[in-house]
Amino acid sequence: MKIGIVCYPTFGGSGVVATELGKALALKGHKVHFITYSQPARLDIFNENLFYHEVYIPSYPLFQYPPYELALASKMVDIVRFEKLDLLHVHYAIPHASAAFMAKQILRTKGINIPIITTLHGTDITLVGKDASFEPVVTFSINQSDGVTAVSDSLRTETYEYFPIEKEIEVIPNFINLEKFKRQKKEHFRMAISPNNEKLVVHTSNFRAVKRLDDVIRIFAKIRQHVSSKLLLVGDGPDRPKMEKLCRELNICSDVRFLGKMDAVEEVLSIADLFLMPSEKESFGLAALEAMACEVPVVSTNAGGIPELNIDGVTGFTSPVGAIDDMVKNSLYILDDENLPRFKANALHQATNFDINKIVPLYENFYQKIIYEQPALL
Ligand code: GMT
Repeated sequence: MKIGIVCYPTFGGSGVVATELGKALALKGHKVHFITYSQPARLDIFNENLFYHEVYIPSYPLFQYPPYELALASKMVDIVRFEKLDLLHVHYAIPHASAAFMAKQILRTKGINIPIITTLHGTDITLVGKDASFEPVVTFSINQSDGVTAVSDSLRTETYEYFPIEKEIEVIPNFINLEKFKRQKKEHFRMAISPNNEKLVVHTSNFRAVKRLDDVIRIFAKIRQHVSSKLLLVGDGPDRPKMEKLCRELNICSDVRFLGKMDAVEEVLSIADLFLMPSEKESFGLAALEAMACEVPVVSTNAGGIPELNIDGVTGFTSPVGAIDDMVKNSLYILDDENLPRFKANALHQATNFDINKIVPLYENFYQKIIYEQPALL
């Protein structure tokens, strides 16, 4: 198949999923064309089946807000026609689904009926999408997509709750490359970070309010009162300055490291004992899956789709949003040397249920179905 993938090229979960999916499809022989405003962060391999098309937005003094959606739709039209694509798969509804709708209408006038699949990732529904500023367009463009997928049962349910959606939404969960996210032997690294064999607690995210970074830090500050430990924070975002300030106020700076954005997050996860995800909302929790694949148990909230991944009492624990003391209690239980090996093994076992080799065929089958169902243009 010749597939166009539209996504955010940044470190965010939806961009990671889209890029890893495209890479996996290319390895299986499909021609995959990425259409984004810059090179996706994880598009880091050379493969004859992978192509990247940059969306360029000309600037003009009148444009206080550059019309990205129009430039994107135009690029989709161009690439579908020139590369003779079979399908466009857009990740994250805003603004990709509406840009795809526009491209589809333009292509119709040229005698091409391109099927559009929209994958909903989370905040495009639960946070930004349901805002009145976007809701009518999000509803319309989801309903106009030929196929719609969501990354968890919870997100599917929430989409039907928030929007008058008539389309059937297929759940295709996120996935993990178990070869890449395999716990590596990094003893020298661990020795450098925890010279006195302190336990290592890790959190990775885009440091936005929805991730509740302050809960991460407050949970760690309490863990540290009971167990000698260090906190490694991977990622960056708007909340970082506030979090650095909070560490100073709590006088824990010597045990907290802000590592910034990292390509090889699996190297940090390979030395970790516990992963914290106290998110307010989380449609799936890809960062937790990455941790679990590296044999790291997870203490999280029970928000959104997290319980579909982090099985309470088995791969870690889930607590209500903001229940800091409960998450501290659960963390201490896992970090006990009596319990840690069991949780680590369970986390890895659960990660294998989301093996990329099991999930990518679900997308391929869905693509076939949607292409097959496309009516011919009269
Ligand atoms: O976590 C974010 O805010 C980034 C966001 C994205 O789209 O880049 O992540 C969402 O999509 C990920 C991939 O499907 C999911 O694993 C995350 O749970 C989801 N984030 C939220 O729902 C908050």
